[in-house]
Amino acid sequence: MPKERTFAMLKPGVLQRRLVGEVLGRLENQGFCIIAIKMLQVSRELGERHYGEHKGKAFYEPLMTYMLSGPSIAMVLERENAIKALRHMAGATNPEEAAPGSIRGDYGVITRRNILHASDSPESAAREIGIFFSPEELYPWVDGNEQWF
Ligand code: 3AN
Repeated sequence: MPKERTFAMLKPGVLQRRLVGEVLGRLENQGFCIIAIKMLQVSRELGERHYGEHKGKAFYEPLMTYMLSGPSIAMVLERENAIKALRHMAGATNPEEAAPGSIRGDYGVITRRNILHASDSPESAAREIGIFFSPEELYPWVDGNEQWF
């Protein structure tokens, strides 16, 4: 299967709760190559571009407030079947419904602060990667260990 790219973002609570290493470790253990990563303070403008489809919903303003409350960690991850695999690892949007063993199931408590964002389709992945990264910020590398996964 060809390699695919997805966009992931660790929400502000992950830094607050000292969970960065654990979440990144899980992604690495599942064979994702981190080909871009940056820590950033999401601005209102960036937050709106990213979550604009939810504008008008009851949770939109509280979600924005949360996303602007501290720095996040944005990533581009590469792997076979990356988009589906990451959504599967992330688990359901509502942590109460996310399976044990999924990232949201294990670390999430409430839906708004559900640990991470993961692109839901190839179109979203391309759009979100373009919002957060310029092409020069991507470092695709050859995965010499891929036979181990
Ligand atoms: P997902 O992140 O699983 O693709 P979306 O795109 O429906 O889910 O929602 C985007 C983000 O909005 C979620 N990650 C979550 O933080 C927040 N959110 C979604 N639904 C709710 C809700 N009912 N109450 C509070 N926050 C929500």
